[in-house]
Amino acid sequence: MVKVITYGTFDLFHEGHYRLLQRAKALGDYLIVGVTTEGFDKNRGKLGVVDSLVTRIENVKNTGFADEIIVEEYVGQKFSDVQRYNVDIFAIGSDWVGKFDYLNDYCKVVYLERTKNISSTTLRKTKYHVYRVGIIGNGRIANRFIPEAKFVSGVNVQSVYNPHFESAKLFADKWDINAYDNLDKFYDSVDLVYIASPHNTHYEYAKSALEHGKHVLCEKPLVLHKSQSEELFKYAEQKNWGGRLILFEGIKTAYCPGFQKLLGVARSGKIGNIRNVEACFTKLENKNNRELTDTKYGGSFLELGSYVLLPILKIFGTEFDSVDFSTINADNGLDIFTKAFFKFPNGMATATCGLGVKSEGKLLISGTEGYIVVEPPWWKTNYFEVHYEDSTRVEKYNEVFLDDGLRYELSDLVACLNGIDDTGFKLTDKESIAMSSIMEKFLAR
Ligand code: C2G
Repeated sequence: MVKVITYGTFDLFHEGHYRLLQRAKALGDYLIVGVTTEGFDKNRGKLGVVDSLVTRIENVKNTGFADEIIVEEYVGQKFSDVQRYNVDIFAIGSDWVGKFDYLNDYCKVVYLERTKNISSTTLRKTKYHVYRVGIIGNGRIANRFIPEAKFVSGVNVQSVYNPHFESAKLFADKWDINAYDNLDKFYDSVDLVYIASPHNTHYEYAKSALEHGKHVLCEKPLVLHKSQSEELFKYAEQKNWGGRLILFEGIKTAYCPGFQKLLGVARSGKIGNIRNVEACFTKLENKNNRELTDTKYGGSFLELGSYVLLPILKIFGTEFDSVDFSTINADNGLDIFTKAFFKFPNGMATATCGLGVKSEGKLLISGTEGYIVVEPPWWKTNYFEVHYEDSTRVEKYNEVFLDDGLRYELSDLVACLNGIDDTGFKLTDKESIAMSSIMEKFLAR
C-alpha cells in the first residue's frame, strides 16, 4: 500500500485545494491530510485565516479524498509524521518547491503544480471571498511580493501584466502564474491589483484599475501630486458599487504590528507631549540602479521619503506649518541625501534619507517626559526602547516582523474587503494625500 501525506490550511476551501487533494490521492492508495491549527499558522506567519479548524477539516473530509485527517500543530511535525505513519510520498503544491526537500531522506517528495486560476464564480458563493490578485510590473519588489502573498489567506496571485510580454512571461513562468500584455484581459482575470511598476506610472495604472472595478494596493509613493491622490481616493469612493472599492498605499511599515505598537506607546502619554520626531533611512545604492539613474523620478526622497514621512505624519498629523528641504545632489542632479525639516504647531520633525550618503538610520521620538528610540531597520519595527531622564530606567518592547513584511498590508486589505476588520486607519487617505503633496513640493523646489 502506497501512503501519501499532504498538509495545508485549507481556509476558504477552493478548487486549488480540491485539485491538490485529488492529485495527491491519485499518487497512492491511502491519503493522510494534515490540517494546520490556528496556533501553528500563527507561528509560521500565515495571516487572515477565517475558517475554524473544525470547518477546514470538514471541508477536506467532504472531498472524499482523505483516508485519514490529522492536525498539524508544530514546526518539525512533518519530519516526525512521515516516519510515524510510514509515509511513502510527501505531496505539496509547487508554490513550495524546494522547501520540503529535506524530507527526501525519509520518503519521496512530490511538488504538484499549483492551480493557477481560481474562478471567481465558485468563490462568490462563500461568505468571505478568495481574491484573485494580479501584479502590474515585475521588478524586484514584485519578486518579494509573491512569497509574502503565500502567507495571506484568502488571496490567489494569478496574473502579471507588463507591456513587454517577454518580461511578463519570464516572471509568470518563474512563479507559475499567467502573463498578460493586454491590460483589459489582465483586469478580467483579477479582483485586486498590486501596482509595483515605476513611480511615474502609478497614477495611470491605479486610475485604470479602479475604472475597471478592481481594488488597488499600490507601492509607495502612491503618486507624486496631491491632485492625483485626491482624485484617486475620490474615484475609489464613488466607484463604491455594491461592495467597496479599496485603494491602499503600500508602505509596509504602516501595517506591521511593531509599528502599530510603537505608535500606541508614543501616543499613550508615557513620554509626555511629543515635541520632536527624527526619522532617518539611508542605504547605499548601486550607482547603475534606476534609483540613481532615472533623473526624473529617481533620488533618495522619492525612493525612501514615504518611510521617513510616515512616523512624522502619524504622530503630528498632516497639518504642518512649513516644510523645507536640503539636499546633496549627484552630478546628474538627483538627490543622494535629503533632509526635510517640518514645523508643526507644537513640535518639529526631520525626515532624512540617503542613497549615496550613509547615516545611522534611527527613529527618535522625543517628548516632555522621555524619548523612544528605534534602531535600524526601524521601518521593519520589531524592537524599541523607551528612555527617561533617569538613564537606568529603560522599557523594552518586542514584536514580530516576518520576512519582507509585505504580507501585513495585503492581509489588512483583505480583512477590510471582507468587512472583518477596518484597518484603513493604519494609513489613511488623508495621510497618503499629504505624502503626495510633500512629494510634489519636493519636486517643485
Ligand atoms: N494550492 C494549490 N493551488 C492554489 C492554492 C493552493 O495547489 N491555487 C495548494 C498548496 O500548494 C498546498 C495546498 O493547496 O499544497 C493547501 O494550500 P493552503 O491551504 O494555502 O496551505 P499552505 O499554506 O500551502 O500549507 O503545513 C502547511 C503546509 O506547509 C502548506
